[in-house]
Amino acid sequence: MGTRLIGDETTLWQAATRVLDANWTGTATVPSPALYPHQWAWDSAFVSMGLARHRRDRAERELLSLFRGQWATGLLPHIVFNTRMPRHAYFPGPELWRSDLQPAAPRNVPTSGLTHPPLHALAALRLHACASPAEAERSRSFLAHLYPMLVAQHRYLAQCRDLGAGGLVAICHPWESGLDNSPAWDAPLAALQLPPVAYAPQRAPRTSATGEHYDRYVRLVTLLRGAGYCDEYLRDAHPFAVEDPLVNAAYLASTHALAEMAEIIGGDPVPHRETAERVHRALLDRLWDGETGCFRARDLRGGRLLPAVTVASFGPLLDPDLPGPVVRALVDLLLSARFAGAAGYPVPSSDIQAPTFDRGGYWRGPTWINTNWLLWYGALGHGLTVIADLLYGATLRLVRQSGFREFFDPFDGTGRGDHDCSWSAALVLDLLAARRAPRAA
Ligand code: 2M8
Repeated sequence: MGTRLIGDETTLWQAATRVLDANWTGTATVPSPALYPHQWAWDSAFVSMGLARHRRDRAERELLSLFRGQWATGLLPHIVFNTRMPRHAYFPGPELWRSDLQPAAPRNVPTSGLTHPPLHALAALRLHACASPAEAERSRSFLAHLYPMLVAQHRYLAQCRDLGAGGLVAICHPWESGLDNSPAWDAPLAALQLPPVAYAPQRAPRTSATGEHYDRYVRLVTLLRGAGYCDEYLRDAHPFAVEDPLVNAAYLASTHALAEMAEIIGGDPVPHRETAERVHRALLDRLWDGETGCFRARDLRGGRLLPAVTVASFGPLLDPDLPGPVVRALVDLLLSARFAGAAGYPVPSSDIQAPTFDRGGYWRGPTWINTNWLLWYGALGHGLTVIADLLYGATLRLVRQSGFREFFDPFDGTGRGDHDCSWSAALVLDLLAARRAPRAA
């Protein structure tokens, strides 16, 4: 597809649907055709919200396909592999994870052994919110079908990932954050002991994540795999355990969504509300740094808040009960020179003034559509319509200028990474549709 999408919103809409149609495999959507030929968990949450505006049937199938990979423990894996793909289509493939050797993993569906930001209940509820009156009954049945799987996903997070015993979910690998090479992970990764071998020879460094970064990523996986992905190992011995503000904000937003879903399908919302209250408090108690006025990730092994300030620091805007002064501090930071780099472009992935900032470096500086969508959604929830409008306009400007790229230069909007990225297309559909029908905004 050509890069410039000049024209009215119909042109943009049609271009976005073409990307989603092309990336549809028949059962799910690949994040992008060249680099990511399998199904990724948070990608599918974003994609299903866009498909809900275009092909509702596919939105449901997208989520069902992902949950085929769910483990008996409730773990929703961050990758569900497509077995029709050649073995070397993506590194690391199923042979690194060996989910086939895990009794809790599904038979005949190879998966990773990590999870991803849990946005799935939020996505399922949004799917329901944009059903037409004629679709409402079918949509309710779909919610009822998915609900126990979502509850199992959240039960796993509460029971097996509250490694700090403070009410939050800990990630055990940078990939679980979705912001793979974020500077937030530099310190905990540097503390990792590496045996003197290269682990990731097949992975060409296509981004600024260096070979050594990948060696550390793969080392963490081999440690997990060696321990049979077991909960006790995660709790007591695994060297990477971090409470991330964006992951926990997603967890909180989805917990609220579970409460609403329970009401819709005649279940009990109270346990979800109680969990939401605990997560809300824990976010403030454990990750809010009042001195610098922002949220930071907590390194459970190092026993401290990590210094990096990234787009994940704004994740708690997804908390509808965030106190006013905290919201205002986040807005000040968002509009400051640290995150508002170039007028008219959306928020970069990392603090522009930090020494680690790298405008072309994947999750170390570039702008991504999905994180901006989360900020837009959070801003709307707090009635910050001016901020939401800024993010809306800036996101559309980016894709009009450069197409549905994986990520973008934060200063001039140049497209980077893969082309025809599914979540970039899907979330543009959601933005356009929400503007037309504010009921589902
Ligand atoms: C990127 O992550 C994968 C590993 O999971 C990779 O680098 O190969 C990240 O951008 C992640 O957020 C995303 O879900 C995935 C697929 O789009 O790619």
